[in-house]
Amino acid sequence: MSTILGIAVIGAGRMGADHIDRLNRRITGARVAAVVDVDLARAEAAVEGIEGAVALTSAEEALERPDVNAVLIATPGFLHEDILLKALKKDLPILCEKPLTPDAESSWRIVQAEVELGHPRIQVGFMRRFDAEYQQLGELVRSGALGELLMLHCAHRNPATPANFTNKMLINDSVVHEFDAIRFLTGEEITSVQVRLGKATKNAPEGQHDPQHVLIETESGVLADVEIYVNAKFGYQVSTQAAFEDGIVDIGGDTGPYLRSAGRWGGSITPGFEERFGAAYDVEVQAWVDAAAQGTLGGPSAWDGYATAACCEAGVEAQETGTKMTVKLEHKPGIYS
Ligand code: ISE
Repeated sequence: MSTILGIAVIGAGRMGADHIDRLNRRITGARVAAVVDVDLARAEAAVEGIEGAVALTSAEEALERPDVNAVLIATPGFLHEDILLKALKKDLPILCEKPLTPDAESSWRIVQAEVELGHPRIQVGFMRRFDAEYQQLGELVRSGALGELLMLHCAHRNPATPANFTNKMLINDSVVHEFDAIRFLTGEEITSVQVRLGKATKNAPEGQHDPQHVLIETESGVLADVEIYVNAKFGYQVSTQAAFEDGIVDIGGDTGPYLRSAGRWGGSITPGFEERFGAAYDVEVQAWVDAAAQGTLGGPSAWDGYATAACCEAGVEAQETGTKMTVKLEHKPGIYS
């Protein structure tokens, strides 16, 4: 493998374009070698000004190129499995945006393909693990400095959703991040999920019930509650309060600059996830590139992608049945320990 990783970015939509910009301007040790999109014009626009990068419409063609030695997948989730399997066949390092795949069964197929390959190659794009405050909270939990972690209170608020953002997507697209973050913070698997639908906002698209209250339990009995509120209007906010035996810790609060002007005080709120987690995405992609050069992973694995897919499945069933659903997981293969 060359010292500079040649990356094929598959999908040049919102997240793909954000990663192309990041790879091109801030990440060291890697370059964008190819951009693939079904819309050639969009791929061409994405490679504009990037020396040596080609625009293509076929992922297979990109994977055949001699200057491509890693893959970043940022297409819609239903297209992931096919590309993942092809990239695994070539034993290439992969960064796959969440979800790994849209359901637990297909995610398990990916895990099995990696087991067959003999080593993990897929890092899943759960960027919150790279956010400085999430990392500090994780360290606090592991250190035991505040005693045992007992409960987590999470708020996940988006300004608005597109009209086609369904009830299921509140779980599969949004709460999927809390599933991973809770697993990351506690170091435990999630055992059950319950969803409560209370009073809803008039600002949600038709057919979508917003907000929802998700109750999560981990192996040791840590309880987490998530307010998922995706048409909250005021801005983008992701915050967590952790209750320990010997203290309370808040992360994701509003940060400065704190302004006093014209008889008012306050600050500004990030408009979307690109701004809120911009720094975390940079750290995530750099960690992936650095680890890929060593033949290892720099973050969450396909097992984490599979486990969160199983949580999402339980979450969607819980939404539909109104009852507490058990998360069912296969046995964790040795390559992930
Ligand atoms: C989106 O797909 C994301 O991944 C964001 O992090 C999340 O906040 C949002 O709700 C999702 O739709």
